[in-house]
Amino acid sequence: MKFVDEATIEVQGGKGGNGSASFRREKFIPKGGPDGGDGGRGGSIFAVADRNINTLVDYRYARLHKGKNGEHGRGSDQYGAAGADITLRFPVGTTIYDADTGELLFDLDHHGQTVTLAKGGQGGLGNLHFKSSTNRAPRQFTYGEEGEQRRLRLELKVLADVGLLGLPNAGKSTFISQVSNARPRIADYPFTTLHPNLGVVRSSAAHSFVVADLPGLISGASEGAGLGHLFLRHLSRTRLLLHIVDVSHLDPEIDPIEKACADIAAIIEELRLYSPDLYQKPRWLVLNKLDMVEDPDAFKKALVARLGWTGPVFGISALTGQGTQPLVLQIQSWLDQQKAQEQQAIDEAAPDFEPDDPRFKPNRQNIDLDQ
Ligand SMILES: Nc1nc2c(ncn2[C@@H]2O[C@H](COP(=O)(O)OP(=O)(O)OP(=O)(O)O)[C@@H](O)[C@H]2O)c(=O)[nH]1
Ligand SMILES: [Mg+2]
Repeated sequence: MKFVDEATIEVQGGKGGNGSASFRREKFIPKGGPDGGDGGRGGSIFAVADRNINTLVDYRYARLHKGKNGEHGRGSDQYGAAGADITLRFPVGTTIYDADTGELLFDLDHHGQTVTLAKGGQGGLGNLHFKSSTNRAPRQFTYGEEGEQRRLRLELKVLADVGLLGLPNAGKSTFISQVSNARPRIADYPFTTLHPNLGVVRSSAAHSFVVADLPGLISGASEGAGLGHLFLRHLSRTRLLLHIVDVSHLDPEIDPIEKACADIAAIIEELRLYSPDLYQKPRWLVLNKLDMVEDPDAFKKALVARLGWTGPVFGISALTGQGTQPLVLQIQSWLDQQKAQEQQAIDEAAPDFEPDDPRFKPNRQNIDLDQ
């Protein structure tokens, strides 16, 4: 399932430093010549496509990116230092538009691709440059130029890494609201969610992943009951499924463990009937609404034992947020590991061209020009 992650940022190159109009002043040299150096160039803003980044979430918070100004030139022939450049890292696949004109500027389609978003201003010239035979004491200098400035719209089509699966009312939408930027409707009746929602989960300053919240599944879904089946195919390209289970059954007539086991089995059966691929996909069990359970640890243990579940299992309260952070971190590290393994497989199959690698250099000694 794809959705478009977007951000609007402003980039501004640093201003160039001014040139200096200075004259040499030394003892015993009454009329020193001009010695004002040039101003430094302002810092530019570059973008580089980085395969380790997969969303634009960072750019929703940090909007203004400004290069450092160049230093002014000084006397004694001193040139001002250039302002530091800034390199922004964007996911591979990011398209960059001018936000004001709508013009497509760049399409970052491969790892390492680097483009200039805003140039820093040129430094001004010091009076050194204006000396001539007719003007030995020039007072001219020029000011540094302003850096380029642009508003940019970033767009990235992203695929969900993680899909949420569960019965209606299990708390899927509550979970995605708790951990991501998505704000779907939440209500205490079934089938609140009628279409998929995607949210970006930011697990740390540099890491994020995408979660898809789907309409609830019910028994018979694989044959068309309810809505969930319409969207199950969207899960086919996710890497991980979180099976969210409501464990808060307060009816004293019902054994909550037995009820949870039945609910879990129903969903697993639907998956199996719907598609063997989906059924085989890595799936973690997430017991939700544990804030309503008296002894959550004991409950979790008993349930796992009864189910004979050997996969990963987490206990959370999507409502209070209890337990959601450790789950998010586990997902992130699992995804990172998966991606690293895939990348390694790709790299091994087709190693990057390394121009400095002697294997790629023509060996001139072996070329016989006479033949
Ligand atoms: N006590 C408690 N209530 C929760 C928790 N998570 C969700 N709820 C409540 O459960 C109800 C259903 O939550 P939703 O997030 O809408 O459930 P859903 O799985 O998205 O439901 P559908 O969209 O209908 O499939 C709401 O009233 C939530 O407030 C939780 O951790 N604890
Ligand atoms: Mg929902």
